[in-house]
Amino acid sequence: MQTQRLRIAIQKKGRLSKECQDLLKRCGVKFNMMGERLVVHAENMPIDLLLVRDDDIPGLIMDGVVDLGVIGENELEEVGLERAARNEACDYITLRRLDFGGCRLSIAIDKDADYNGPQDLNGKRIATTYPQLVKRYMDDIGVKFTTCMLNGSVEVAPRAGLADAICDLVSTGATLEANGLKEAEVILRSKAVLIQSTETISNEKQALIERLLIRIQGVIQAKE
Ligand code: PRT
Ligand code: ZN
Repeated sequence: MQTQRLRIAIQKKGRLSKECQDLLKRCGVKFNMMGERLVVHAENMPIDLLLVRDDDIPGLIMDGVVDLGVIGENELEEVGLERAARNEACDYITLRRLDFGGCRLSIAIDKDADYNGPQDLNGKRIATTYPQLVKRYMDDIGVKFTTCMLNGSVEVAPRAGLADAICDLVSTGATLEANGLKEAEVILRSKAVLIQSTETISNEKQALIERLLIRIQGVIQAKE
């Protein structure tokens, strides 16, 4: 369903939402986040913001439901691999890597365990929210493993006896430390990215995207 207004999907509530809203505001997009609305209309530009769970953003882009999205590369790549495995559309265009949402996806093990390299993960059960990314990494290095899919509390899985290791997002490392774990391998370094759907759009919309990109460039440079 095409509309005249540019649709941008952003995370409603979470680690990316504030910085994402700040970026749009610094780009001159005026909007008022009020209540529990799913769609917020910009006041001074033909832009609608769609406020959703971050998990939904890659699919909304790949299905061409929205024009632009801001999403962590970790989530984007996981969903892309999942959809590719199901033969669903998984194309998108990366317009720009952004300067927030930085983290790494790492395999972590008991802090007291001996670790001499990825071979030591052979035959281990790895708890994760990112089974596709773990599989891609382990297949690449040729190490056999099994997974335990958890959508939360991944870091307690080893202590709870559910898994031998975990693969989860890390930023400061405090969560790993608090759970008696240590980082063994970094499998992805991630940041938030601005992505576009590959659907054909009007020249007006494409021109608006170009203008936004120039402003984003300016905003990020001004911060550096
Ligand atoms: O509700 P919704 O589904 O939209 O949000 P969510 O809970 O799935 O995601 P959210 O808001 O937690 O994270 C959104 C995105 O922020 C992630 O997909 C990453 O791209 C990025 N990001 C950056 C992080 C972190 N840093 C991060 N540290 N996401 C999660 N964490 C968690 C991590 O899972 C672990 O529990 O923070 C903990 C580790 O942090 P440290 O500092 O203790 O190492
Ligand atoms: Zn999520």
